[in-house]
Amino acid sequence: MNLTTFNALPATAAQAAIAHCVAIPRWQQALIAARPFTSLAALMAEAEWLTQEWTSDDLALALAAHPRIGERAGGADKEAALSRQEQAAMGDADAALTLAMQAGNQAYEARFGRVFLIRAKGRSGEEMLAQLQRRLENDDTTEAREALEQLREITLLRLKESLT
Ligand code: 2AL
Repeated sequence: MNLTTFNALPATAAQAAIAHCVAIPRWQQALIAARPFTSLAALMAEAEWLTQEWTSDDLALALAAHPRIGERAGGADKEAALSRQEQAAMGDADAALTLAMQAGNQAYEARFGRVFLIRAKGRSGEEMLAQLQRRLENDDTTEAREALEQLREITLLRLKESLT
């Protein structure tokens, strides 16, 4: 969708047009309320600014839309399609890497009580596993901050690809 169209849409339709970026309604609503944007750069700056207020409650909300790494979403909706694209590198994972990622995901969920989240686009399976193992050593506060940063990256990448 181009920016002119996005600027002119009624609020409900505009929110629907960016809803796949992140499942945080407050962020979606604040972004569309900041329209019209004079440029894509201005839109991206506002979108990033609005991510700064996210909390661990927002993280929990958003995680519902992110399948585990290595468990690619099977659904037909837009989020599932994006997730499959983002996690494409896991398609090349051998059995050992797949098993190690499953064990890592389980250990992470037992430790932090939520799904391990990482911006998958541009990362190999090995790299994601190494990050998972490193982050398992984090304390709760550090890990919540890292997970939120990954959520920001995923959200802004999705937004950038949604508008021209
Ligand atoms: C994902 C996903 O679906 N896309 C991405 O970049 N990361 N999931 C995850 N658990 O990190």
